Amino acid sequence: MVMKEIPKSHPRYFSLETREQLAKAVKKGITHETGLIAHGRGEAFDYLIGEKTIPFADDAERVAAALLILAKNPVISVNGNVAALSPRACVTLAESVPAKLEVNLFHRTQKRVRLIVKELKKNGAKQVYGENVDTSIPGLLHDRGLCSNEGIYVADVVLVPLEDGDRCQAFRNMGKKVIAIDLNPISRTARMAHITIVDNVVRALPAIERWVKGLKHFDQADLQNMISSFDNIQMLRDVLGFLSKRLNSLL
Ligand code: PTJ
Repeated sequence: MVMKEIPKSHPRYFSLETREQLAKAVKKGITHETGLIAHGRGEAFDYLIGEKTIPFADDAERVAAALLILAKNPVISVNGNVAALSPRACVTLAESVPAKLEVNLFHRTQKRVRLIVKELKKNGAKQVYGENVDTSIPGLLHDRGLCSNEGIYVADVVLVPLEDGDRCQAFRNMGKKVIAIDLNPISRTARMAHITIVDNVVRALPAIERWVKGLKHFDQADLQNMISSFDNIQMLRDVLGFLSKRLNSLL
């Protein structure tokens, strides 16, 4: 079936376009079919926050940028939803830090990994880890634990857009710092990460990149101060406060 073009004047244009983008990526084999369900959950939370970057997310994006700049070996983990929505933004953020890119999938097949690596390379990535996994994250039994020794395994900071709580916990157990992008402020991932960005990945990745470029020449001590003074759980409480206030004011 051919989907009619969505008119730009449609009030839900961006949201409908994004759905189309994901549906196409499912057909190509990049995104897993359950990625559509995960997206639906994210979309609902995005609707509730007003479909824009709220100040608490902007602040988390700033602190995430500081952490990435100070990292010795930062890695951006890419799954099927992120590859569908923001392949170019992953590549340009990775270049600006600089950070490595690794494909890591919950529903892992070699074919999907290969397609996503190809998509990232089409968008300018020179090197993408994840095709040849040679080790695994201790304590994670499912395929999401498989990773590259030169990539995620040795990373000190991992940026995980659309993550599951298990892997977040496993990263923490390995002593890594975790930055999560998750529109659901009460997910296990959101509560487990060191820095949670409650924003749509489509807005969050370019926002982190803008902060990276803006903070790059700051003193290390100033960047370290930003990180030390950030309280993730308090920030999530603030997001919930923002949400309930916003919802109360809508009708
Ligand atoms: O590509 P794979 O095989 O690795 O599978 C990826 C999915 C997304 C299917 C898998 O990781 C999954 O099932 O994820 P969850 O556990 O449903 O978690 C997805 C989380 O991301 C939810 O908390 C959503 O609210 C959130 N989310 C969905 N879309 C976005 C989002 N957060 C930010 N931006 C989005 N666009």
